[in-house]
Amino acid sequence: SVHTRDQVELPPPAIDNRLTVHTLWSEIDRISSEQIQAAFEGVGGEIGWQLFAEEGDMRMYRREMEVDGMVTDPLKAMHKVRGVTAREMCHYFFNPRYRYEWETTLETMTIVEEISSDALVFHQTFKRIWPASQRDALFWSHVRHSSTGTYAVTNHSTTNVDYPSNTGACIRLFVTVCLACRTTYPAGEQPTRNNITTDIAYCSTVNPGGWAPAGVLRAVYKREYPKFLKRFTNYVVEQCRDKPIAI
Ligand code: 18C
Repeated sequence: SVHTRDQVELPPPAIDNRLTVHTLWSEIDRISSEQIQAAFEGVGGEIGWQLFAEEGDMRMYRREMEVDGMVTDPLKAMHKVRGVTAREMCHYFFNPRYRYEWETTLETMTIVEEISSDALVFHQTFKRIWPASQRDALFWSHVRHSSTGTYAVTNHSTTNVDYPSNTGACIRLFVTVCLACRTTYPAGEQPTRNNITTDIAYCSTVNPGGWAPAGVLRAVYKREYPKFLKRFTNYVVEQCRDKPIAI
C-alpha cells in the first residue's frame, strides 16, 4: 500500500552505512553537524539580523552580505507547524518524488548519484530571471536524525566531472541550505495529529556565482523565500492529513 511504501522511505533513524564509506562522507558529516548545531540559535538581539517577513508563526530574517561584489545575504527563518512531525517534514523536503509539487523555482531536476537511503546528489536548473543568465546548481543532500531529537536535511554544493559548471547557458550558483525540525507534544500524552507541534528552522545562503543585479536579486529573495516556506509547509500538512503519524 501507499502507506507501507512511505514508511519504508521515511528518513532512517540512524545513518546509513553506505554513506559512511563514501568519499563525501567527512564533508557531509562536518557540514551537516555545523548547520544543525547553528539552525536553532537565536537571531533576536544579534547584530545584523533584520526581520523582513512575518506571517502567523513564520519569521524571516536576513543579513546583508556581499562576496566579491555579489549579494550573498544569509537567510534564517523560524516557523511552527501543527499536526505534522519533524520526520515527515524532512521526508517531503528530501525525497525527490515530491519536489516538483512544492518547489516553484525549479525548471529541471536530475538525480546525479544515489549515495545511500539518506544521501543523494542533485543537479537542478532554475527558472530564468530577466535580465540575468539562467542558474543551475549541483549539490549533495543529506537527511539525518540527530542526537538532540532533531530531524534535518542539509544541502550543499559539490562538483562532478559529468556536470561541469558554466559550460552551457547556465551560470552555476552555490548553495548551503539546512531545514532543521523538532517535534513536541504534551508530557504524558501520546503524540497525535491533534497535539504535536513542529518547530522549524530554515537557513539558506546562496551565492549567485556570477553577475546578477543586486536590486533584482534582493527583490526575488524577498518574494520567493516566504512563498517557498508557506507553500512547502502547507503541502506537508496536506500530504499527512489522513496518514498515520510517523514520529
Ligand atoms: O531549499 C529549497 N529548495 C531545495 C530543493 O530545491 C534546495 C534548493 C536550493 C537552491 C536555492 C537557489 C534557488 C535559486 C533560484 C533562482 C531562480 C528563482 C526563480 C523564481 C522565479 C519564479 O535547497 C527552497 C529554495 C527556495 C528558493 C528561494 C529563492 C532564493 C533566491 C536567492 C537568490 C538566487 C540568486 C540567483 C540569481 C538570480 C539573478 C537575479
